[in-house]
Amino acid sequence: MENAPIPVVTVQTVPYDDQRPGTSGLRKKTSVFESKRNYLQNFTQSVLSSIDLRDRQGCTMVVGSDGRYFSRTAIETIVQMAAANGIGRLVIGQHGILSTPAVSCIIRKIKAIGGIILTASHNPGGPAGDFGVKFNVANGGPASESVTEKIYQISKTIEEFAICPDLRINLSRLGRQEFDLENKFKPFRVEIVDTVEVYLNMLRTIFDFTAIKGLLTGPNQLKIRIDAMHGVMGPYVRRILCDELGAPANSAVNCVPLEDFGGQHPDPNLTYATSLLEAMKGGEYGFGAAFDGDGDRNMILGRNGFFVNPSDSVAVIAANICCIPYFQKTGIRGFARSMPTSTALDRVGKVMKIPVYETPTGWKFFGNLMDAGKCSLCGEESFGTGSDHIREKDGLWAVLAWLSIIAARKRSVEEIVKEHWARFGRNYYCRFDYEDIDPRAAYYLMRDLEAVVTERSFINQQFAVGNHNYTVEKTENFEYTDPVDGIVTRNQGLRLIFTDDSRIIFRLSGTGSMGSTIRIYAESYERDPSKIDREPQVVLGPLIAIALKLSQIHDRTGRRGPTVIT
Ligand code: VG1
Ligand code: CO
Repeated sequence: MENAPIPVVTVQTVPYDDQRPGTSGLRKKTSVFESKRNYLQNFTQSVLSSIDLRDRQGCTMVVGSDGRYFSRTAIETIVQMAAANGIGRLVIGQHGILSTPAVSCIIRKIKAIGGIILTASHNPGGPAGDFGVKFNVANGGPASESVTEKIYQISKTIEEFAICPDLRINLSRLGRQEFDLENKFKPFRVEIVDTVEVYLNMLRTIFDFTAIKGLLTGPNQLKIRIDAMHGVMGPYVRRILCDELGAPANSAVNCVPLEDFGGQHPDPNLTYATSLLEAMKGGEYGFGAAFDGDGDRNMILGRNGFFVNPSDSVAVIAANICCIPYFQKTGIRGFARSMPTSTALDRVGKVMKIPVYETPTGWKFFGNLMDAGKCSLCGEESFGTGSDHIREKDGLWAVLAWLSIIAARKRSVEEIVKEHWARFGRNYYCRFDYEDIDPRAAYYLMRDLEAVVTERSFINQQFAVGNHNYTVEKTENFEYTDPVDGIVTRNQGLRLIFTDDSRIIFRLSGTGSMGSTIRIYAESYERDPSKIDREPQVVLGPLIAIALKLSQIHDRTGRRGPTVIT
């Protein structure tokens, strides 16, 4: 019986009309995936069908999850469907656990055709939380808009899917498992790999582990506190920071991945990573960091809870890039940031004479630049930092980058950031998020706002708030022409640029699981070194007042304030 080939069956299904992937993958309430008939199967089939049959036959794919509720069930289904759809080999993290950066790393290392990551990133998990499916392609990065559009089109007309319902794998046992399938010549292979190893080996080639170990051990050691927020990063933090780099075991907290992240948002910012912030305020630790559910985001804190704004983080890493051995080998080809990310990076690029690209939100656009050899380092305001070592943002990479800089410069986090501001000026920055807004209200708000701010008479208009005066220099609905393939991406956010380089940006999020999310970003630039030590929200108050007034967001949505401020 054991050797009887496993049947491949075709199941009839009815399409859904809401499976358009967002900024990175398809995200919905867990209950949608769990209870709507064949919801995951339809999307998985659409993803697999989007790959050309010739490329799909016998190819290798990587599968991992951030460990959230429903991941195991989803992996079982995906394995059964991959087998039935002619995929030759799946490489899966042990217990189904792989971070988003690790998946990107493995795809590239083994030259897989792509990968599937079960995660809704920083969104809460559990039966009442969110679930999601990210699809990455052969370069290791999120699928491009043309691919996700193809997936969406298939999902709207799908009539059947293929599956091997009797195929069972063992996610705990490292190594190969082979299965004979009915009507297939070659066996289907599954390889369960260590969650950390391949990724760790890559980091060894990027950083000077001896230097970082020197910083974290010995009598003058830098005491660090790293919060994995019960997401996927626990095993990576323990193995890499503690076992390899010598940080004491008690430096790492919340390192057991939990299906519901302990009931918290696994979101590394000052609103949700509060226990880390409190611990840092105690003054005992000189460096703190947290990651999101799938390990691609990071937050960096200094002693006493000194907050490093993510837009500053990428700029500081850029200015100190020579402290990271990888870049000494590869050279620095260019920098990139997403449009809403502050222009702090641009100032560094200018001084270093390195080109800086401004892309729409989402990592896929950076990947294109990197594949063409135009970008070495990039970042987003949303706690994402990374380089061309992979094609995703990489939380632990950012931590090791910071530790490398601290080791080389022998300065504290706060000193490094303040010296940076003194040299380049400071970009004050903040973001307001209004979550779960009625999609129609959000749509009309953006439409009406666009009409107002893009009117010709709006240029040179002045706004006086208190004793501040802002003059509009330029307004637009941001669109991006990819310098590599010439593809134009439109409607990426309304932006108002003032003559003093301040900016206000309005944008609809592409990662929410319910309703619409409007994000308002505000930024202002201060060159005067005597004025770089102020509270961002105070400095940005007048710009925020202008943003609220122009958009009438409170009147139109019935909200009295944002859901989250970062
Ligand atoms: C958000 C962030 C964006 C990030 C994306 C995916 O997208 O703003 O910068 O790339 O999430 O990150 P949006 O469309 O909601 O603004 V992750 O860690 O959630 O995969
Ligand atoms: Co994430």
